[in-house]
Amino acid sequence: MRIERADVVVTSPGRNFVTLRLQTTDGVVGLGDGTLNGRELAVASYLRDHVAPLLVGREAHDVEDTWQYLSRGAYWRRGPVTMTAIAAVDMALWDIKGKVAGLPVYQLLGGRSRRGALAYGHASGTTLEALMTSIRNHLDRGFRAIRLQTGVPGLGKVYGVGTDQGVGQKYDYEPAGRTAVPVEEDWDTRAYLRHIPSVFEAVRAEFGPELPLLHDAHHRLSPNEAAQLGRSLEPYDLFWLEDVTPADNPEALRRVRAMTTTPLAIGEVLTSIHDYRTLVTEQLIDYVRSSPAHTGGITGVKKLMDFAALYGIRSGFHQPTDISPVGMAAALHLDIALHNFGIQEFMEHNERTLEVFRTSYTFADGLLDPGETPGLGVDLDLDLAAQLEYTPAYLPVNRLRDGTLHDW
Ligand code: CS2
Ligand code: MG
Repeated sequence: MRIERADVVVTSPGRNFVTLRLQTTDGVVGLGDGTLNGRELAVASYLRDHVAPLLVGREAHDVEDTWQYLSRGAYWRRGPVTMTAIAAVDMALWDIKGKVAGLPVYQLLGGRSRRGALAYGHASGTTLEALMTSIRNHLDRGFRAIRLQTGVPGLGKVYGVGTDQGVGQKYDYEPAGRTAVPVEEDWDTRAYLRHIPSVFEAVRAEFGPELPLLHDAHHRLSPNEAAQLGRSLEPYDLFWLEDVTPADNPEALRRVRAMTTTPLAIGEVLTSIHDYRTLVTEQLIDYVRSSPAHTGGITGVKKLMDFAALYGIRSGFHQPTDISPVGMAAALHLDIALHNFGIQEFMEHNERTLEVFRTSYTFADGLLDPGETPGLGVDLDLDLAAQLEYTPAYLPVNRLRDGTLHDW
């Protein structure tokens, strides 16, 4: 069964998504997510101009060989654009294999290891009161684990904090602005470090000790500041503290790790098993944040998680709304099959997106499930997708009070 067609579909149902659509000589269609937030067209071109011509005529069943061909064989290895493009191809091939076998992809990965994948939702508020409402809304929607982000007194808009919700309102937050240039936000690490422990204290007092709570520092702290934050949050028993320092320097976490027992997660901007060597072998982290969509697909992440398993490190795959439902489905098949699953991020896509991508995954009682549809379980409405044109959109940047551009 050969690959006969390889088409790249760019669509924008509220945000931009890149999808690779492969079709075999038997007429089987496979979908892969190639979305890289704010750099979508770079991956679209990589796929269209450099990968699609190599795929046509290849054996569709040879998932591992195609992965090696595109990563080992390309000379230029790693990096977000390359690894997102490889991810798109890899997911599409697993989708095809599942459809041909008549099995959901998790069955091909070893079958079911759990009843469902524990999901965490994003609660946020510009004030403590708004945050409490957002947490209650998430609990009412069935979430059993919650990430908390809040405004910081004295700072304007803070990344990760959406518009405040009313009672019963659904969290609807798009991190990237649909603007030609990135929006600029302010940052002040000392103000943040002073404020955050009081937020967790209030939330624990209101919701008790059981609820798993998470927090994301978005790569903004020095190792010493991160150690300080980890220690100040120890009394509130976090599930994890995410991305405390810039992820490109794994050695930075040595100091953080030595100073605090708060569990650490990192990796949404890492793209290869090689980026994790120090983090994993020195056990500097508890959770891997990579997503299949940016780390070479199911094949890339399976290798990474098997390596992490040797050191007792578990998964917590990145899944904001800037990864498409195809990428989400790929993560869910891994979540169900991997023994060292930890938790799954779940930001619900908007209705328009779920019209373009029809999914078969479900969310009930705090657990996600990929469903039993053969393959990944996602269909793409090509006609609707074609009507929704790419619109430039960028994540914000942040600057210190004196104007210095700060880390993510
Ligand atoms: C965040 C994301 O989901 C997360 O943990 O860090 O909002 C992230 O900043 C964006 O997905 C970047 O594309
Ligand atoms: Mg994050």
